[in-house]
Amino acid sequence: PASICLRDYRAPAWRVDTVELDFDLGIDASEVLARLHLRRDPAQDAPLRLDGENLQLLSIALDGTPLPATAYRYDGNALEVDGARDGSVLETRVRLRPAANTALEGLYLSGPRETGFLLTQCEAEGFRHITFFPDRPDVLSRYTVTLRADRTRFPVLLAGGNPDGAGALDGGRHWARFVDPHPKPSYLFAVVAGHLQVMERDYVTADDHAVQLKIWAEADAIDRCHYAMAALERAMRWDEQAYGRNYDLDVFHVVATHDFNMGAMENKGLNIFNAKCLLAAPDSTTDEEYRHVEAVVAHEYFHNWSGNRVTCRDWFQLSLKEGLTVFREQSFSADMNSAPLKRIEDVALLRRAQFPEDAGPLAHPVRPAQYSEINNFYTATVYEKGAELVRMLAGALGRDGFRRGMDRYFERNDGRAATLEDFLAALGGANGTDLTPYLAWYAQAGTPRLKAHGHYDAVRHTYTLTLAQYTPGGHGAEPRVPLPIPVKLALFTPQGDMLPLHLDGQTAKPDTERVVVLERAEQSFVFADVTTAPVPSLLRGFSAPVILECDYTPGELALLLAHDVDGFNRWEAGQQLAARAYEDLRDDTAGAALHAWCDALARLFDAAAIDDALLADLLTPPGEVELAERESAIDPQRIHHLRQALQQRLAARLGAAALRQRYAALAAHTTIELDAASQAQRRLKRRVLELLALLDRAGSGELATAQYREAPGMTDRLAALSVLVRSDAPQAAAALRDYRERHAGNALALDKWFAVQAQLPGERALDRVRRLERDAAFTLKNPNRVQSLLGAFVRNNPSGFHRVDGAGYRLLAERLVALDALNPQVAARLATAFNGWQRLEPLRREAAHAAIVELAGHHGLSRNLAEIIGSVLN
Ligand code: B3K
Ligand code: ZN
Repeated sequence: PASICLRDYRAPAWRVDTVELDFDLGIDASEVLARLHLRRDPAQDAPLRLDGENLQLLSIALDGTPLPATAYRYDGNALEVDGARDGSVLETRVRLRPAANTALEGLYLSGPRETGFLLTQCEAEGFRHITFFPDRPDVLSRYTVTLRADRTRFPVLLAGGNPDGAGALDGGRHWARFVDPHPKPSYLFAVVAGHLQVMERDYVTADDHAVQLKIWAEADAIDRCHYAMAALERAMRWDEQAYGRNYDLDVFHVVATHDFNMGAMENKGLNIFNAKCLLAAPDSTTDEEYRHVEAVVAHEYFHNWSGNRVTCRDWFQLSLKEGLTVFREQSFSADMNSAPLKRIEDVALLRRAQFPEDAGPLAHPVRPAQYSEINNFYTATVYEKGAELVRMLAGALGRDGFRRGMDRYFERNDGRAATLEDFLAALGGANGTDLTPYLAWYAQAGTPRLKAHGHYDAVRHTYTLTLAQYTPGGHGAEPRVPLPIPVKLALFTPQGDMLPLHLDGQTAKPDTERVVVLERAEQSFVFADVTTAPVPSLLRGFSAPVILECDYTPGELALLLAHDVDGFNRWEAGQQLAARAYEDLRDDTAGAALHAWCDALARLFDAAAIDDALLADLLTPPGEVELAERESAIDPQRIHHLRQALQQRLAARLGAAALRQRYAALAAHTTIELDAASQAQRRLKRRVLELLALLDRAGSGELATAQYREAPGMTDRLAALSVLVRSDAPQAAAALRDYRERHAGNALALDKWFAVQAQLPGERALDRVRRLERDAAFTLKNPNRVQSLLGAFVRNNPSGFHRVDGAGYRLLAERLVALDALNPQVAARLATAFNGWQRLEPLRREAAHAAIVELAGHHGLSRNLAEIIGSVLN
C-alpha cells in the first residue's frame, strides 16, 4: 500500500468554513445531509476533492443546483466535483448502514439492535465514513448539527457544541440541534443517539462560566459513573490551576459504550469512553482500574486544550497532542496520588510496551516520517515516549519556565493546527532558549543507551563522571545525531548520605542533586571536594527515556536500594539488582547479586518503615517481557521458569512464617476504601500472598480461598482468584465458577474472568484459551472481550503464547484473519504481538515466521493489518 510522507505535506487547497449536518437516524439506515461552505486557497488551482469512504451517494447539488452525473466522479474513496468556486456551497446526501458497521469507525451501533444506541468514532479518518469532507486535521470548521429520529427508539440525541433547540416532529419523531462555536477538525466530530441515562453536575469555571457536566450511560451502568464525575471535576480544577485552562462550552457530555476500539475519545464537548475507562464500582473495579479511570477521564478532558483548541496540522504531529496530553495526565495523576509510585508505574509501562516496540521492526520516531495506515501509529512510542520528551522539555525549563512556555503555546496556537516546531518555538521563545536540539529526539527511532563511568581521584578529591551515548540502529536509515540527554544525579557516601555537588567553577551554594545535560556523543563532568569515593545515583526520576549502562557492583546497587531518597531511583536500583540476580540464576554464577538483592529486601521487609505500595513494587522483579529485552535467542518459557525461581529464592529468604505473619497483619485491616493507604495495603497483601504461594501452595490456597470469599471489593477478590489460578490450586475451579455466576451480568467483570485464565502460565494456557473461545460470552465482535482473552494471552502471557510447537502463533494468525474481516483496527493492534519474533530462539523463530508468512499470504487483508504484518516481516 502507498505510504504518505511527512515531507509531502501541502496546505489544503479547499477549506470548509462552516458546515451544516442533518442526520436522519435509524439503526439499519441513516441519512446524512451535509452543506459545506467552501473556501478556496487562491494560491492553488486543484479541483475540489473530498474524502468519502464507501458512501452511498443519494444526491448532490452545487450552489443550489443538482449536479448532472458528468459533473462529479466518485470512486469509493474520493469525490471530485467540477465547477466549485470560492464561496460555493456543496450539498450532498448519503445513506449509511450503522448496524452493519462492525469496524466501529464512523457511525455504528453499540449493543443489541433492539435496545442499543448509535454513536460515532472519527479519529483518525472516520468522518469520511459519514459524509464527504476534506477529512484532514488542518481543515477547521464551525459545525451546526441537527439530529432527527424516532423519539421512542432514540429518546436522547447528542452532538458536540452547545444545545441550540429541540422539539417534536410528526409521526412520533423529534429533533435536536447543536452549534459548536469553536472551529474544529472533522476528527473531533461526534453524535450519540439512543436510550441513555444521565448523571448531572453543575460546574463553574475559574473564569466564571457555568457548565453542565453530563455523563451518559445505559440504565444498568449509570450508578457506576459517580467516580468518573468526581474525577472529571478534579481534572477541570487541576487544569485551571496548573495550566490556567478553562472549559469553553456550556455543556460537557461524556458517554460510556461497551463497543469501542480504544480507551476513549476527546470529541469536542462530547467525549466518548470505552466503558472500562469510565465505569467504576467497588464490587467490579480494581484499585488499578480506579486509577486508570481517573487518568483517562483527565486525559480526554485535557485534550480540550491540548488537541482541540490547539490541534495538529497533520497526523505526523500526532504526538503534539498525545505526548503532551499523556504528560499532563501523568502530572495530574502524580498530584492526585503518590508521585513516586506514579513514576514507577509509567516507567514500567514504557519499558514493557515502548522499549520492545522501539527495538524491533515496528520501531518509528515519535514523529514518524511516513505511514500507510495512520491508525497503526497510535503507539506507545507516540504516546509514552512522546510524553517522556515533553517531560524532558519541562525539566529543562523548570516549573515556572515551562508554564510560561505553555501559556505562550496555547495563546499563539489557539484555533490553529500546529506542528512540533510550533511547540518547541513557543516553549523556547517564552524562555529565551533554543530548544531545537530536542527535535532530534522526535526524528530518531530507537532507545538511546547512556553509558556512565565514574572515576574517583583520592588525591585531588575529584570525581569524574564520563557519560557517552549511542543508539543502536538498524531500523530506518535516519542519521544518528547526539541527543540532549538530561541526567539528574546525586552522589552517595558509602554510609548512604548525599554529598554536596561542586561542579567545576560553580560558586552558588552547592545542592545535593542537580541535572547535567549530555549534549555530545561523550562528555565528562568533574565534581570537586569529593571527600570519599561516591556511589552515583543517576537518571533520577528517570530524567530521560534511555537505557543506562553503568558498571555498578551489587553492593553499590544494594546501597542505593537501601538509602536513595529518590523513590523512583530506589526502586530502580532494586530492579537493576534483581536483573543481575536473575542473571546469576540463569548463568549459574556465584550469586553475589542474588544474595545482595534478597538480603536488601529482607531488611526492608522487616524494617516496615517503608510505604506498603512501594514495598510491594520493590518485592517485584522486572517482568518477563523486560527480562527478555536483555537477551538474544529468547526462550520465553525458560525466562518464566527462571523468574519464578528468582521469586522463590526471595520468598525463601523472607521466610514462610514472616510472609504468613505479614499477610495476617495486612488482612486484619481489610477495607474497601480508596485512600492511598488502603490501596497500598491491598497491593502489598497481594504481593505477599503471591510470594507465599511459591513456598506453600496448600497454605496460600487456603488463604486465597478465604480472601476470595470474604473480599469486600474487586481488588481483593481478583487478586485471590489470580493466585488460585496461577498456582494451580485445587480451589481454583470452584472460585472461577463462583466468579462466573456472580458477575454474569457485568461485562467488565467478566472480561477479567477471561483475562485471568488467559494468563495461566505455560503449556496449559492454549487449551484453556480454546475452551474459553467456546464460552457463550465470547465474541470476536467486542473489542474488550477480544482483548481480555486473546490480547491477554498473546501479550501478557509470554510462556503460554510462545510454545515451542508454534500452536500459539497459529492460533493468533487464524484469529487475525477472522477478526480482520470484522474490525481491522483491533486486528492490527493484536497483530503487533508478533513483534520481536526475530529475536526468539531458532525453533520458535521458525514457527513464528511460518505463521506470519502464511497470514501475509491471505488475500484481502485490510490496509491496517497488512501494514503491521509487512513491517513485522521486515
Ligand atoms: N485520541 C484518541 C485516540 C484515537 C485513536 C484512533 N485510532 C484517544 C486519546 O488518545 O485520547
Ligand atoms: Zn489522547
